[in-house]
Amino acid sequence: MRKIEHIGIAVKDISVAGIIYEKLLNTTVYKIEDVESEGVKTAFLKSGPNKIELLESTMDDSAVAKFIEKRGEGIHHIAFDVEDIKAEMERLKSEGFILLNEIPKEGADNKLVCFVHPKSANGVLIELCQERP
Ligand code: CMX
Repeated sequence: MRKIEHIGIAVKDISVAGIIYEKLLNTTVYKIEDVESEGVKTAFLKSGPNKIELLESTMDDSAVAKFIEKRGEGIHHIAFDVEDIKAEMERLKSEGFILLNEIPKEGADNKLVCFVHPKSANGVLIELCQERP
């Protein structure tokens, strides 16, 4: 794990939340991207070296829709940048973490990703991210 790559925040309406976070960070959303496989629309902002991903559900039964229904809007996951996602997945598996996908999948913002179940990380959903070549 090299650094926190981004923090994911579940929101009901990305256009409303985008304006709030633009004001908060004094910057502009630099990318909006649909991730159909995850049933989400994402918006990205940067503040210095830090990155925020806003997530709005586009499907009734998506992970983000379920999260908001159960817990309301808020921090959904912490993503870590990794150099070699397959090696890191193997390492975490051997340490007893529960991986939510067996092979890296394509995520937003040009990344290969893998999620770690929040039950195996003290209630926090963890995402591993490797820059796609
Ligand atoms: N953070 C912390 N806890 C979470 C959570 C989250 N993001 N999402 C769910 N949970 C909790 C639930 O509240 C529940 O807790 P309790 O048992 O105490 O009630 C527990 O995890 C298990 O929940 P569940 O109902 O059994 O399972 P869900 O159907 O809610 O699925 C999860 C949870 C993590 C397995 C699922 O959301 C998942 O596979 N996530 C990975 C993919 C993802 O999140 N995609 C969206 C982001 C995409 C992107 O970043 O581009």
